[in-house]
Amino acid sequence: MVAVHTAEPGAPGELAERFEAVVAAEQRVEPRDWMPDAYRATLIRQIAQHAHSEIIGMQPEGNWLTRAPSLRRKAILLAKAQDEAGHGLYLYAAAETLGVDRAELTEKLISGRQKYSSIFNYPTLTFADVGVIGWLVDGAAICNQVPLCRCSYGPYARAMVRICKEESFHQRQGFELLMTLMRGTEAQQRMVQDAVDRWWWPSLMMFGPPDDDSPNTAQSMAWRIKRHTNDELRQRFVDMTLPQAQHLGVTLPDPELSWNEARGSWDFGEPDWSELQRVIKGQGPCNTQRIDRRRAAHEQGTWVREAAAAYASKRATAGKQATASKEKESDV
Ligand code: BYC
Repeated sequence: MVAVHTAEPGAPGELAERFEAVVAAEQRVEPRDWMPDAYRATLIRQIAQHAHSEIIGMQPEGNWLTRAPSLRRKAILLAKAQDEAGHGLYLYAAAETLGVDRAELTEKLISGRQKYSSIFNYPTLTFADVGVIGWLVDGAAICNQVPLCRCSYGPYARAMVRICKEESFHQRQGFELLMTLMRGTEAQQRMVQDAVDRWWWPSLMMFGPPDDDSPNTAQSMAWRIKRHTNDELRQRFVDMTLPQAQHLGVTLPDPELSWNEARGSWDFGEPDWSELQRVIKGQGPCNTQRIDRRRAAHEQGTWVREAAAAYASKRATAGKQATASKEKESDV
Protein backbone atom coordinates (compact mmCIF):
# COMPACT_ATOMS: atom_id res chain seq x y z
CA MET A 1 0.00 0.00 0.00
CA VAL A 2 1.37 3.41 -0.97
CA ALA A 3 1.41 6.14 1.68
CA VAL A 4 -0.94 8.92 0.57
CA HIS A 5 -0.11 12.45 1.62
CA THR A 6 -1.55 15.65 0.26
CA ALA A 7 0.79 18.17 1.85
CA GLU A 8 4.57 18.16 1.67
CA PRO A 9 6.36 17.79 5.02
CA GLY A 10 7.75 21.20 5.95
CA ALA A 11 5.74 22.99 3.25
CA PRO A 12 4.67 26.51 4.08
CA GLY A 13 1.51 25.69 6.06
CA GLU A 14 -0.86 28.25 4.63
CA LEU A 15 0.10 27.51 1.01
CA ALA A 16 -0.20 23.76 1.54
CA GLU A 17 -3.61 24.21 3.13
CA ARG A 18 -4.74 26.33 0.22
CA PHE A 19 -3.51 23.71 -2.26
CA GLU A 20 -5.42 20.99 -0.43
CA ALA A 21 -8.56 23.13 -0.28
CA VAL A 22 -8.42 23.86 -4.02
CA VAL A 23 -8.06 20.14 -4.84
CA ALA A 24 -10.82 19.13 -2.37
CA ALA A 25 -13.21 21.75 -3.80
CA GLU A 26 -12.72 20.42 -7.37
CA GLN A 27 -11.13 23.72 -8.40
CA ARG A 28 -8.06 23.91 -10.61
CA VAL A 29 -4.44 24.27 -9.55
CA GLU A 30 -2.80 26.77 -11.91
CA PRO A 31 0.90 27.19 -12.85
CA ARG A 32 1.34 30.27 -10.62
CA ASP A 33 -0.01 28.44 -7.55
CA TRP A 34 2.12 26.77 -4.91
CA MET A 35 2.06 22.98 -5.25
CA PRO A 36 3.93 20.12 -3.54
CA ASP A 37 7.12 19.10 -5.37
CA ALA A 38 5.85 15.52 -5.68
CA TYR A 39 2.58 16.73 -7.28
CA ARG A 40 4.62 18.70 -9.82
CA ALA A 41 6.90 15.68 -10.49
CA THR A 42 3.93 13.33 -10.94
CA LEU A 43 2.29 15.67 -13.42
CA ILE A 44 5.51 16.11 -15.39
CA ARG A 45 5.94 12.33 -15.53
CA GLN A 46 2.38 11.66 -16.67
CA ILE A 47 1.98 14.59 -19.08
CA ALA A 48 5.40 13.98 -20.67
CA GLN A 49 4.61 10.28 -21.07
CA HIS A 50 1.28 11.21 -22.62
CA ALA A 51 2.89 13.73 -25.01
CA HIS A 52 5.57 11.21 -26.04
CA SER A 53 2.82 8.64 -26.71
CA GLU A 54 1.05 10.98 -29.11
CA ILE A 55 4.27 11.67 -31.01
CA ILE A 56 5.48 8.06 -31.13
CA GLY A 57 1.89 6.99 -31.84
CA MET A 58 2.15 8.57 -35.29
CA GLN A 59 4.71 5.97 -36.36
CA PRO A 60 2.59 2.80 -36.55
CA GLU A 61 -0.02 4.65 -38.60
CA GLY A 62 2.59 6.55 -40.62
CA ASN A 63 3.66 3.13 -41.88
CA TRP A 64 0.46 3.08 -44.00
CA LEU A 65 0.36 6.67 -45.25
CA THR A 66 2.06 5.87 -48.53
CA ARG A 67 0.10 2.65 -49.00
CA ALA A 68 -3.46 3.69 -48.11
CA PRO A 69 -5.90 1.97 -50.49
CA SER A 70 -7.56 5.17 -51.75
CA LEU A 71 -7.08 8.93 -51.79
CA ARG A 72 -9.94 9.29 -49.29
CA ARG A 73 -8.37 6.85 -46.82
CA LYS A 74 -4.99 8.53 -47.25
CA ALA A 75 -6.43 12.00 -46.54
CA ILE A 76 -8.22 10.69 -43.42
CA LEU A 77 -5.09 8.98 -42.10
CA LEU A 78 -2.94 12.03 -42.79
CA ALA A 79 -5.39 14.26 -40.91
CA LYS A 80 -5.44 11.84 -37.96
CA ALA A 81 -1.63 11.79 -37.73
CA GLN A 82 -1.59 15.59 -37.88
CA ASP A 83 -4.11 15.73 -35.01
CA GLU A 84 -1.78 13.50 -32.98
CA ALA A 85 1.17 15.82 -33.62
CA GLY A 86 -1.09 18.65 -32.37
CA HIS A 87 -2.01 16.68 -29.23
CA GLY A 88 1.68 16.13 -28.53
CA LEU A 89 2.30 19.87 -28.83
CA TYR A 90 -0.56 20.86 -26.48
CA LEU A 91 0.71 18.34 -23.97
CA TYR A 92 4.35 19.46 -24.18
CA ALA A 93 3.07 23.03 -23.70
CA ALA A 94 1.08 21.89 -20.63
CA ALA A 95 4.22 20.21 -19.24
CA GLU A 96 6.22 23.40 -19.83
CA THR A 97 3.89 25.31 -17.48
CA LEU A 98 5.37 23.11 -14.73
CA GLY A 99 8.88 24.46 -15.37
CA VAL A 100 10.37 21.85 -17.69
CA ASP A 101 11.60 22.43 -21.20
CA ARG A 102 10.34 20.47 -24.21
CA ALA A 103 13.92 19.89 -25.43
CA GLU A 104 14.74 18.30 -22.07
CA LEU A 105 11.67 16.03 -22.28
CA THR A 106 12.54 14.92 -25.82
CA GLU A 107 16.09 14.19 -24.68
CA LYS A 108 14.72 12.03 -21.84
CA LEU A 109 12.48 10.12 -24.27
CA ILE A 110 15.20 9.31 -26.77
CA SER A 111 17.67 8.33 -24.06
CA GLY A 112 15.06 5.96 -22.53
CA ARG A 113 14.63 7.91 -19.27
CA GLN A 114 10.94 8.64 -19.93
CA LYS A 115 8.28 6.25 -21.15
CA TYR A 116 5.56 6.26 -23.78
CA SER A 117 2.52 4.00 -24.08
CA SER A 118 3.26 0.29 -24.48
CA ILE A 119 0.67 0.05 -27.27
CA PHE A 120 2.86 1.76 -29.85
CA ASN A 121 5.49 -0.98 -29.69
CA TYR A 122 3.40 -3.36 -31.79
CA PRO A 123 3.66 -3.50 -35.60
CA THR A 124 0.90 -2.52 -38.05
CA LEU A 125 0.88 -5.48 -40.44
CA THR A 126 -2.15 -4.70 -42.62
CA PHE A 127 -4.44 -1.74 -43.40
CA ALA A 128 -7.04 -3.29 -41.07
CA ASP A 129 -4.63 -2.40 -38.24
CA VAL A 130 -5.31 1.26 -39.02
CA GLY A 131 -9.02 0.66 -38.39
CA VAL A 132 -8.39 -1.37 -35.26
CA ILE A 133 -6.06 1.30 -33.84
CA GLY A 134 -8.85 3.84 -34.34
CA TRP A 135 -11.50 1.60 -32.85
CA LEU A 136 -9.66 -0.08 -29.95
CA VAL A 137 -6.62 2.13 -29.21
CA ASP A 138 -8.46 5.44 -29.57
CA GLY A 139 -11.45 3.87 -27.80
CA ALA A 140 -9.19 2.96 -24.86
CA ALA A 141 -7.65 6.43 -25.00
CA ILE A 142 -11.11 8.01 -24.73
CA CYS A 143 -12.02 5.90 -21.66
CA ASN A 144 -8.74 6.87 -20.03
CA GLN A 145 -8.69 10.51 -21.06
CA VAL A 146 -12.27 11.81 -20.66
CA PRO A 147 -11.86 11.71 -16.85
CA LEU A 148 -8.58 13.65 -17.25
CA CYS A 149 -10.66 16.64 -18.42
CA ARG A 150 -11.50 16.89 -14.68
CA CYS A 151 -7.87 16.56 -13.57
CA SER A 152 -6.91 18.99 -10.79
CA TYR A 153 -4.16 20.67 -12.84
CA GLY A 154 -5.73 23.36 -15.05
CA PRO A 155 -3.49 23.32 -18.15
CA TYR A 156 -3.62 19.50 -18.43
CA ALA A 157 -7.41 19.40 -17.91
CA ARG A 158 -7.99 22.09 -20.54
CA ALA A 159 -5.67 20.43 -23.08
CA MET A 160 -7.62 17.20 -22.62
CA VAL A 161 -10.95 18.75 -23.61
CA ARG A 162 -9.92 19.36 -27.19
CA ILE A 163 -7.86 16.18 -27.39
CA CYS A 164 -10.87 14.08 -26.35
CA LYS A 165 -13.10 15.68 -28.98
CA GLU A 166 -10.59 14.74 -31.67
CA GLU A 167 -10.05 11.24 -30.22
CA SER A 168 -13.75 10.45 -30.49
CA PHE A 169 -13.65 11.47 -34.14
CA HIS A 170 -10.63 9.16 -34.59
CA GLN A 171 -12.46 6.30 -32.95
CA ARG A 172 -15.46 6.69 -35.25
CA GLN A 173 -13.25 6.78 -38.35
CA GLY A 174 -11.65 3.49 -37.21
CA PHE A 175 -15.05 1.90 -36.70
CA GLU A 176 -16.27 3.13 -40.08
CA LEU A 177 -13.19 1.70 -41.80
CA LEU A 178 -13.74 -1.66 -40.10
CA MET A 179 -17.47 -1.67 -40.99
CA THR A 180 -16.50 -1.12 -44.62
CA LEU A 181 -14.02 -4.01 -44.55
CA MET A 182 -16.54 -6.28 -42.79
CA ARG A 183 -19.03 -5.62 -45.60
CA GLY A 184 -16.33 -6.63 -48.10
CA THR A 185 -14.83 -9.94 -49.20
CA GLU A 186 -14.07 -12.89 -46.94
CA ALA A 187 -10.37 -12.04 -47.18
CA GLN A 188 -11.09 -8.52 -45.91
CA GLN A 189 -13.17 -9.90 -43.03
CA ARG A 190 -10.34 -12.28 -42.09
CA MET A 191 -7.92 -9.35 -42.19
CA VAL A 192 -10.08 -7.47 -39.65
CA GLN A 193 -10.39 -10.50 -37.36
CA ASP A 194 -6.62 -11.05 -37.48
CA ALA A 195 -5.99 -7.40 -36.53
CA VAL A 196 -8.52 -7.61 -33.66
CA ASP A 197 -6.80 -10.80 -32.41
CA ARG A 198 -3.43 -9.03 -32.31
CA TRP A 199 -4.54 -5.70 -30.79
CA TRP A 200 -7.12 -6.76 -28.19
CA TRP A 201 -4.79 -7.74 -25.33
CA PRO A 202 -2.29 -4.90 -25.90
CA SER A 203 -5.27 -2.48 -25.83
CA LEU A 204 -6.31 -3.79 -22.41
CA MET A 205 -2.73 -3.32 -21.22
CA MET A 206 -2.77 0.36 -22.19
CA PHE A 207 -4.66 1.07 -18.94
CA GLY A 208 -1.57 0.07 -16.96
CA PRO A 209 -0.87 -2.69 -14.45
CA PRO A 210 -3.65 -4.10 -12.25
CA ASP A 211 -4.58 -1.90 -9.28
CA ASP A 212 -2.75 -4.00 -6.71
CA ASP A 213 0.44 -3.57 -8.75
CA SER A 214 0.04 0.13 -9.62
CA PRO A 215 2.36 2.15 -7.36
CA ASN A 216 1.18 5.59 -8.52
CA THR A 217 -2.61 5.26 -8.50
CA ALA A 218 -3.40 5.93 -4.81
CA GLN A 219 -1.45 9.18 -4.64
CA SER A 220 -2.59 10.36 -8.08
CA MET A 221 -6.22 9.76 -7.08
CA ALA A 222 -5.76 11.61 -3.78
CA TRP A 223 -4.46 14.58 -5.77
CA ARG A 224 -7.33 14.18 -8.28
CA ILE A 225 -4.93 13.81 -11.18
CA LYS A 226 -6.34 10.35 -11.90
CA ARG A 227 -10.08 10.06 -11.28
CA HIS A 228 -10.43 6.28 -11.64
CA THR A 229 -8.14 3.32 -11.10
CA ASN A 230 -6.55 1.38 -13.97
CA ASP A 231 -8.88 -1.61 -13.43
CA GLU A 232 -12.02 0.56 -13.28
CA LEU A 233 -11.18 2.12 -16.64
CA ARG A 234 -10.25 -1.23 -18.17
CA GLN A 235 -13.67 -2.60 -17.16
CA ARG A 236 -15.41 0.46 -18.59
CA PHE A 237 -13.56 -0.10 -21.89
CA VAL A 238 -14.54 -3.79 -22.07
CA ASP A 239 -18.20 -2.93 -21.37
CA MET A 240 -18.19 -0.20 -24.00
CA THR A 241 -16.44 -2.32 -26.65
CA LEU A 242 -18.38 -5.59 -26.44
CA PRO A 243 -21.58 -4.35 -28.13
CA GLN A 244 -19.47 -2.65 -30.81
CA ALA A 245 -17.63 -5.94 -31.51
CA GLN A 246 -21.00 -7.69 -31.85
CA HIS A 247 -22.22 -5.00 -34.23
CA LEU A 248 -19.06 -5.37 -36.33
CA GLY A 249 -19.32 -9.16 -36.33
CA VAL A 250 -15.83 -9.82 -34.93
CA THR A 251 -14.87 -12.17 -32.10
CA LEU A 252 -12.73 -10.86 -29.24
CA PRO A 253 -9.93 -13.36 -28.53
CA ASP A 254 -10.86 -14.09 -24.91
CA PRO A 255 -12.70 -17.35 -24.10
CA GLU A 256 -13.45 -16.02 -20.59
CA LEU A 257 -15.61 -13.12 -21.79
CA SER A 258 -19.09 -13.54 -20.36
CA TRP A 259 -21.90 -11.26 -19.23
CA ASN A 260 -22.13 -11.06 -15.46
CA GLU A 261 -25.78 -10.38 -14.66
CA ALA A 262 -25.13 -9.62 -10.99
CA ARG A 263 -22.45 -7.01 -11.71
CA GLY A 264 -24.13 -5.68 -14.86
CA SER A 265 -20.71 -5.91 -16.54
CA TRP A 266 -18.62 -8.23 -18.67
CA ASP A 267 -16.21 -10.67 -16.98
CA PHE A 268 -12.99 -11.06 -18.91
CA GLY A 269 -9.68 -12.93 -18.76
CA GLU A 270 -6.41 -11.78 -17.27
CA PRO A 271 -3.99 -10.05 -19.67
CA ASP A 272 -0.43 -11.38 -19.68
CA TRP A 273 1.08 -8.84 -17.29
CA SER A 274 4.61 -10.17 -17.88
CA GLU A 275 4.20 -9.07 -21.53
CA LEU A 276 3.27 -5.54 -20.40
CA GLN A 277 6.35 -5.40 -18.16
CA ARG A 278 8.59 -6.61 -20.99
CA VAL A 279 7.21 -4.01 -23.40
CA ILE A 280 7.52 -1.20 -20.82
CA LYS A 281 11.14 -2.24 -20.22
CA GLY A 282 11.93 -1.86 -23.92
CA GLN A 283 11.61 -5.47 -25.06
CA GLY A 284 8.44 -5.17 -27.17
CA PRO A 285 8.45 -6.02 -30.90
CA CYS A 286 9.11 -2.43 -32.07
CA ASN A 287 10.65 -0.49 -29.13
CA THR A 288 14.09 -0.11 -30.70
CA GLN A 289 12.68 0.86 -34.09
CA ARG A 290 10.33 3.48 -32.56
CA ILE A 291 13.05 5.22 -30.55
CA ASP A 292 15.62 5.04 -33.37
CA ARG A 293 13.10 6.66 -35.71
CA ARG A 294 12.23 9.36 -33.16
CA ARG A 295 15.94 10.09 -32.54
CA ALA A 296 16.64 10.35 -36.29
CA ALA A 297 13.66 12.69 -36.82
CA HIS A 298 14.85 14.86 -33.92
CA GLU A 299 18.38 15.06 -35.34
CA GLN A 300 17.11 15.78 -38.84
CA GLY A 301 14.97 18.58 -37.42
CA THR A 302 17.92 20.43 -35.82
CA TRP A 303 18.16 22.95 -38.67
CA VAL A 304 14.43 23.74 -38.38
CA ARG A 305 14.72 24.46 -34.64
CA GLU A 306 17.85 26.57 -35.25
CA ALA A 307 16.13 28.54 -38.02
CA ALA A 308 13.01 29.10 -35.86
CA ALA A 309 15.15 30.30 -32.92
CA ALA A 310 17.15 32.65 -35.19
CA TYR A 311 13.92 34.06 -36.66
CA ALA A 312 12.39 34.55 -33.20
CA SER A 313 15.47 36.39 -31.93
CA LYS A 314 15.57 38.56 -35.07
CA ARG A 315 11.92 39.52 -34.55
CA ALA A 316 12.55 40.24 -30.86
CA THR A 317 15.48 42.56 -31.77
CA ALA A 318 13.40 44.28 -34.48
CA GLY A 319 10.56 44.71 -31.94
CA LYS A 320 12.92 46.30 -29.40
CA GLN A 321 14.34 48.67 -32.03
CA ALA A 322 10.82 49.71 -33.13
CA THR A 323 9.81 50.44 -29.50
CA ALA A 324 13.03 52.44 -28.93
CA SER A 325 12.50 54.60 -32.06
CA LYS A 326 8.81 55.21 -31.09
CA GLU A 327 9.93 56.37 -27.64
CA LYS A 328 12.50 58.68 -29.30
CA GLU A 329 9.77 60.16 -31.56
CA SER A 330 7.47 60.83 -28.61
CA ASP A 331 10.36 62.60 -26.78
CA VAL A 332 10.67 65.06 -29.66
N1 BYC B 1 2.69 1.88 -21.18
O1 BYC B 1 1.42 3.14 -11.22
P1 BYC B 1 0.97 3.04 -12.64
C1 BYC B 1 -3.10 7.73 -27.37
C2 BYC B 1 4.01 2.65 -16.28
S1 BYC B 1 -1.82 8.22 -26.37
C3 BYC B 1 3.87 2.29 -20.67
O2 BYC B 1 -0.39 2.50 -12.88
P2 BYC B 1 0.17 5.69 -13.53
C4 BYC B 1 -3.02 7.73 -28.83
C5 BYC B 1 3.75 3.91 -15.48
O3 BYC B 1 4.17 5.06 -16.19
C6 BYC B 1 -1.99 7.10 -24.98
N2 BYC B 1 4.09 2.48 -19.34
O4 BYC B 1 1.18 4.48 -13.34
C7 BYC B 1 -2.00 8.39 -29.50
C8 BYC B 1 4.55 3.65 -14.24
O5 BYC B 1 5.94 3.85 -14.48
P3 BYC B 1 6.72 5.19 -13.97
C9 BYC B 1 -1.25 7.54 -23.79
C10 BYC B 1 3.04 2.26 -18.52
O6 BYC B 1 0.91 6.82 -14.14
C11 BYC B 1 -1.88 8.30 -30.88
C12 BYC B 1 4.40 2.15 -14.04
O7 BYC B 1 4.07 1.61 -15.30
N3 BYC B 1 -2.18 7.89 -22.74
O8 BYC B 1 -4.04 7.29 -26.79
O9 BYC B 1 -0.58 5.95 -12.26
C13 BYC B 1 -2.77 7.50 -31.61
C14 BYC B 1 3.33 1.80 -13.03
O10 BYC B 1 2.00 2.17 -13.49
C15 BYC B 1 1.78 1.87 -18.99
C16 BYC B 1 -1.75 8.47 -21.61
O11 BYC B 1 -0.58 8.70 -21.43
C17 BYC B 1 1.62 1.67 -20.38
N4 BYC B 1 0.47 1.26 -20.92
O12 BYC B 1 -0.90 5.14 -14.58
C18 BYC B 1 -3.81 6.85 -30.94
C19 BYC B 1 -2.84 8.84 -20.63
N5 BYC B 1 0.96 1.74 -17.94
O13 BYC B 1 6.18 6.32 -14.81
C20 BYC B 1 -3.95 6.98 -29.55
C21 BYC B 1 -2.33 9.52 -19.38
C22 BYC B 1 1.67 2.03 -16.84
O14 BYC B 1 6.35 5.34 -12.51
N6 BYC B 1 -1.66 8.59 -18.49
N7 BYC B 1 2.93 2.33 -17.19
O15 BYC B 1 8.17 4.89 -14.22
C23 BYC B 1 -2.30 7.85 -17.56
O16 BYC B 1 -3.52 7.85 -17.45
C24 BYC B 1 -1.46 7.04 -16.61
O17 BYC B 1 -0.15 7.54 -16.64
C25 BYC B 1 -1.46 5.51 -16.91
C26 BYC B 1 -0.53 4.82 -15.91
C27 BYC B 1 -2.86 4.95 -16.72
C28 BYC B 1 -0.97 5.21 -18.32
